[in-house]
Amino acid sequence: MDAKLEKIVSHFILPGTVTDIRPLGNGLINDTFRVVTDGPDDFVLQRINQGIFRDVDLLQHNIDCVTRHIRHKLELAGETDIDRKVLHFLPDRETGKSYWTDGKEWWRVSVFIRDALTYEAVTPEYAGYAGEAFGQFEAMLADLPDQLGETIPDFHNMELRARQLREAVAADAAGRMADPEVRALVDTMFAREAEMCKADRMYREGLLPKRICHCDTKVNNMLFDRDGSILCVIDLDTVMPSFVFSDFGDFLRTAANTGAEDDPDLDKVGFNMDIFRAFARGYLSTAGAFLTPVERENLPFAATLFPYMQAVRFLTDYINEDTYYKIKYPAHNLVRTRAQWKLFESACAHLDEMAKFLQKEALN
Ligand code: GN1
Ligand code: MG
Repeated sequence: MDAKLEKIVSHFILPGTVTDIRPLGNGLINDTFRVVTDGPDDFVLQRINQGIFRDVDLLQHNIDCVTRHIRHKLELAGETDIDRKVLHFLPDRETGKSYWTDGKEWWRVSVFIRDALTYEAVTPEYAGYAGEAFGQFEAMLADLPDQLGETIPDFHNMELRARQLREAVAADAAGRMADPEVRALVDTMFAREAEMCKADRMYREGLLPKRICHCDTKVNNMLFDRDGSILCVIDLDTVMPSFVFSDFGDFLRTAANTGAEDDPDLDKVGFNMDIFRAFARGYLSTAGAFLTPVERENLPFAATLFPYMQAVRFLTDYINEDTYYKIKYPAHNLVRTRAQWKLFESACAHLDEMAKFLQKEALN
């Protein structure tokens, strides 16, 4: 067992004796471990990436508010098994805060939810459950008093992401702009920029609200119970005010992709309409009551925005020489960019079909 990790765990009030600490999950930002104990519960130990989340106090404040609020809602609703339906963070034994730091690294510990499953890909049936769960998550947080800050300011602001790409191109830190493929990708992305920044414009014009959203609705950020129902949504670092497009679009970016996020085989990558239909139906069953007409009309746009934004973000990181996302090999961010761009084009080709489906659903 890693002695350093064991020492970090000892700062938290944790029942039982630790018998093992091992890597967990596939996150691209934080480092995550499972802490195995001889007691009834295991735990999740996570190092918060402070290079990305600059204000950990605000971050943990958001998470404390959100988990408390959801727990309260579940209690009011008479839910059973609440400990498997909302995350529970342990206090640092000295400060009582939900994280521990030595001023150089920031760590937190939550209870590992038993008998939960995660997936990198789902069937339409499970996508429907996920849609319901994210709509419900947003509905539960709708009356959270305005206490949450933006943990990464302008996180899903497309104008900002395009500006960051422009800056990366200008700096060309690694000389990667010399590659004609990279240059061509940059040009193709900028050709679509104005159209893809429409949410930010609508927000400025007062046509689009911000709501508390999850903002990282990758399919692997949900815990499923054995019967396929959703236990809870995890990875709460980015829960903050955003457009509902964030949750709708980012789920489909991962779940409706027929290939992997970083698939080197572009023939495998495409937008799966069966997943779209099931997810959209589930989402509207819980979110339909609060969505405005502008939000609803633009859900197909959201399904294209997120592969686009992710392609821009991966390419920016590639040009910046991979300072943001964890990579497994040198061209990883370029391979990810190609796959997200292919997905974007495929989603665009289905825009009309998506709109027709939503119109029909509205009549039912
Ligand atoms: C990151 O932490 P993780 O791997 O769930 C990223 C998301 C990206 C995603 C791409 C804070 O999510 O925004 O969509 O990678 N999170 C942050 O896979 O940047
Ligand atoms: Mg994650």
